[in-house]
Amino acid sequence: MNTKLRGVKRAATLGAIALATVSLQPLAAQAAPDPGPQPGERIVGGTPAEQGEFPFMVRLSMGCGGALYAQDVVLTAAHCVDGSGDNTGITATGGVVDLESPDAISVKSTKVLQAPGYDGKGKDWALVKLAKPIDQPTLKIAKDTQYNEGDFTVAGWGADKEGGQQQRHLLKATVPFVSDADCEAAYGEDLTPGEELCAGKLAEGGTDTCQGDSGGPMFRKDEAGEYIQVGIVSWGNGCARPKFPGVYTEVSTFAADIEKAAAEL
Ligand code: 4AZ
Repeated sequence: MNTKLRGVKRAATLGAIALATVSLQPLAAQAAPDPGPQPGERIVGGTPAEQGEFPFMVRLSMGCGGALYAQDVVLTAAHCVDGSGDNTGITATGGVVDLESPDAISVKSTKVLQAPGYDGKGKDWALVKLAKPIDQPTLKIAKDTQYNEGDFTVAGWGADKEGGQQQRHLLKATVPFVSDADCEAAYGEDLTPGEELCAGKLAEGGTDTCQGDSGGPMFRKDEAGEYIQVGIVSWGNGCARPKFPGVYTEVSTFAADIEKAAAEL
């Protein structure tokens, strides 16, 4: 059971990278006019985001999402990167919902910091330092647990259904908090409560993050009415299946580590 689910996670991650590579290239090669978002089944239960709605969202070239922690630092998932050190091999694209827009801002990485002690279970966070700032608003992170409940927003360019294609246009969805107890009922010891938060429509499924959304933020509004990041898209058993919520890195648990690492990056 545990081994099987861990396998599902790794396979899904590799799938995300492969899908990003094969599915975005044809879009770049075809110089067809932008038809805009099409109606029908989206993100796994989501809808298109408006230009400027989530200005902190970035797409990373290995096929993951991320959020601007600072204008030159992207917070993403540890499983999206290979390790820590100098790294000029990642491109971050921001400032747009349409990845093919001429307004897209693309900046290369200079360094990566993968969460210390990351071994594939919990601790799924990493920072990517950019060669220059992306001039967009940043997303603050939750420093305590007070916002780790309620309804959350997720956004990403990942698959719109299990096994589906990566998306050209940013999609968003709302997912409700799922308790550790309910999430453990699905995932048993694969879940690391305290380091991971779960969200999704437990009974009916149908709305979720999916392959290629990994590394992107899960967020909500705080008391000041500003967006605050509470999670990082991490893993799950498939996408939008009833009884199997999405699993997210619990940002508040690592907030002090993230802050310190960003200051030293
Ligand atoms: C992934 O591999 C992935 N349904 C992201 C989110 C979920 C599953 C897989 C959660 O990027």
